[in-house]
Amino acid sequence: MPAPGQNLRINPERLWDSLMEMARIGPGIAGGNNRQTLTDADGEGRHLFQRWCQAAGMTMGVDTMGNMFATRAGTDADALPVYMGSHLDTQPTGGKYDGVLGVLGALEVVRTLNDLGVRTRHPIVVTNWTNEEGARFAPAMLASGVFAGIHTEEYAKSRKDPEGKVFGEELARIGWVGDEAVGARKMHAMLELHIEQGPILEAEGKSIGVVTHGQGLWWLEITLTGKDAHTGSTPMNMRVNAGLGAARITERVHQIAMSHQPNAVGAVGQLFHFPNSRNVIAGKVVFTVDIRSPEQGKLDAMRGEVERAVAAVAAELGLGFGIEAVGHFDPVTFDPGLVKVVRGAAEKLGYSHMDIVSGAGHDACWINRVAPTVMVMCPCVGGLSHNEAEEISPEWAAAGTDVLLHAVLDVAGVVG
Ligand code: HGY
Ligand code: MN
Ligand code: MN
Repeated sequence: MPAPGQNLRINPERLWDSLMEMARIGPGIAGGNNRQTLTDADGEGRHLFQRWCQAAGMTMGVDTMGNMFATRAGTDADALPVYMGSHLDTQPTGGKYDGVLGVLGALEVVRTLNDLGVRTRHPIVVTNWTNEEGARFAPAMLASGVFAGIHTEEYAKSRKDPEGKVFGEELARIGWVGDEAVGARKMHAMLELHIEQGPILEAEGKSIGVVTHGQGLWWLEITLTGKDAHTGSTPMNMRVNAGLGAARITERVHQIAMSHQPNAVGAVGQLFHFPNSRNVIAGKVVFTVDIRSPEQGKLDAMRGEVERAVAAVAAELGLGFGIEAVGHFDPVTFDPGLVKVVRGAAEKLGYSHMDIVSGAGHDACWINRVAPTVMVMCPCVGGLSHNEAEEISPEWAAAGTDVLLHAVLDVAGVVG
């Protein structure tokens, strides 16, 4: 069968309906989603995804980290499968499309192939990776990291959320511990569709991002220890104020990132004050520094500068301090051959496109270690993500999924 023509497209209404139906599970408070990993809502979303995959004639496998793999058979059972997918878990104030578009777009590709009776030589697998976000259990991309051999399963299952709940116990509680060994599956290729989560594609008027690279990341968890004391009666020169230390370091992180422009970012997203009482000087603060760059040299330099800033501020204020790296991956270069396939698919379909570096981390960043991997991106409104107001257009969702469809067919091989 000749390569499918440019008229082969997914069903945009069905894709959008699936996105909206999934969005009803684990709703946020402002129109987005709070479907955090290993919560009951995550479990409910997994069951819906499983029902949809089975209705599409796929068989579901689950590994011991809860990663889900729905397989559509190919004509050559010995051929390694082509994987596509992303994640269904969200931030606490997440959007409806971060990760979800990649999973349900992949499902839509299979539904379209079923509609048209298109067969492929390689089997096709649609994947939902557990705990991509790292919001509840750090680090991000945890289960794809175990799959790629970055983390041990024991480390991953020992991770605790801010309430002290343990990953392995929560995975068992929602009933999604599978029986497959993590990482046993071998892949011919992995393709991940994702919203850009930045402003570039929309600003440039492009429908498709051909993702050539991904920036690297450090998550440094800082613990500052001072002395709880009365905010009213303690003289200023007698305070050992961990809260003040955290504020100064937060400012230093911003200055360090600004000093490495362009292509460097830094912020503190998560911070816990103890005892967090209005009239008690914080005797302890625990917070995570998130620094990133597509350039290895800048990433490493920023880590060193942040660590020195922490030591200097602690000395200024007489604080104790600890630094623990709770997340890290170096800048990623995706498979050049697959990048060409994605670019060719966008050109064949007539979608405007540009090469882009992913600002966010993705499961594809780890899977790239064990199989040829690439990403396809679509714009998002105002570049906004990790915010309940995250929005994309149905046209952008369809364009990204059409490109995924044609790229997967190119890689999986169409059989008459
Ligand atoms: O943090 C990230 O870049 C991803 O959203 N987990
Ligand atoms: Mn994501
Ligand atoms: Mn995210």
